[in-house]
Amino acid sequence: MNGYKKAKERYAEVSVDTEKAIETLKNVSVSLHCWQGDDVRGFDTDPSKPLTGGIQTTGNYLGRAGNYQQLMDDIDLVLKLIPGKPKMNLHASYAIFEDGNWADRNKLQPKHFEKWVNFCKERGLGCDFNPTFFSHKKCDPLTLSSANEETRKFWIDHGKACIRVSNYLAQELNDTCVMNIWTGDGLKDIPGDRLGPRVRYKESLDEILKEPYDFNKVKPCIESKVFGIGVEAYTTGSAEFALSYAAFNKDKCIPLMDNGHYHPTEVVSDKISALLTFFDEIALHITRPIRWDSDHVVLFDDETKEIAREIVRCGIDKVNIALDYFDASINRVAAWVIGYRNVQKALLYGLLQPIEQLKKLQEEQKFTELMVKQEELKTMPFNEIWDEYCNRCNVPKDGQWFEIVEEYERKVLSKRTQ
Ligand code: RNT
Ligand code: ZN
Repeated sequence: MNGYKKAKERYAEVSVDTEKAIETLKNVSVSLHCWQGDDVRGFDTDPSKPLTGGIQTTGNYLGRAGNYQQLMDDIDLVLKLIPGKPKMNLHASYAIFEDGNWADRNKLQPKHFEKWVNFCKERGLGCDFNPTFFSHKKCDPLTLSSANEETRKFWIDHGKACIRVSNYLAQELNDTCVMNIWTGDGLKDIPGDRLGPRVRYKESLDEILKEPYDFNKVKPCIESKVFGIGVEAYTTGSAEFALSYAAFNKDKCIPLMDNGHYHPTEVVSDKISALLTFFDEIALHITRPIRWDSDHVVLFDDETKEIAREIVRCGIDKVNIALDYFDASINRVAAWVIGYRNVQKALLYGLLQPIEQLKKLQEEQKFTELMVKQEELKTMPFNEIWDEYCNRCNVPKDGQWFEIVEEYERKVLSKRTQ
């Protein structure tokens, strides 16, 4: 009997259907963030200028993608090495300008994303989108919450342009487009006015969301944050702000939680059910914070597993899942693959839980048995199911993909000049 068959029987003994888990996961879309490949630089500003908005990449590993062709080549390799149903996730700063048709962020048009649309079409991918409210000379440093009306107008126009681009992506690719609004707006030190920027941020969001879109196809999200580098004292779009905005505008947008954006002992795994009590749908950025919002590569660690278990328990179709991290200190293609495979692993792990049984034990207050059952699940033959899932998705198993990335590093990445 092969390993999978044995493992399948073992799971059946604890009332888990491995076939169902595998088939479900094949159809769960998870967004692959384009910004891991070039350290969040994008193509629309001077790449030698630093990243702003309170985020930072550290490291200088060889082979950063320096243009759209290189980025697409790298993504193509990633797509060969990850199982499941990936979807692209683009930032507005990845607009592709050719023949002198550069446009500033307030003037972006769908045509600037035509090459990405073709890329997605050829590979059968949907695409999510993000306005880019950072790394630009118009950050004063505030954007949508700026007191300067001209600045604020520029960024509102950027948001509106991005809704039009999102409409285009959803339409062309015949898939929903989750459009996430995150700004790094905030202050380094104790504010003289906390309310003003928040009121302006709210008004800016109201303006942006007046741009027409079909909420079944384009899903604007509001992402909160606790603090960033250089904005340690005050973040305009705090958790309470973002959540309240989404709650008061449930017909127009959904909340997005990034698990790097909370105080260190808070966990997003506990927040998913809290939000889904009130919202039909939420969005997540899965990342790995170490001591701060450091955006390390996602691992198959306890919190990632717990997030995945919660997604499965609360309804996998209610959560828009995206990756969000950027590590420039290791091979960037490997960074993408490791994180994506780990999110897939965590989801598979979550799907291999006897949900009803555990729920019943809790309801019957059989807490000792609940602990025993949950602990024993940890040593089930998970790797066999994972290998089978990779096989059925026609991608390499663990132990078989890294050499492909190493070869790509030797042949392609190490020849790049930037
Ligand atoms: C930053 C936010 C935001 C960005 C991306 C690039 O702290 O998490 O989502 O990482 O938009
Ligand atoms: Zn994020």
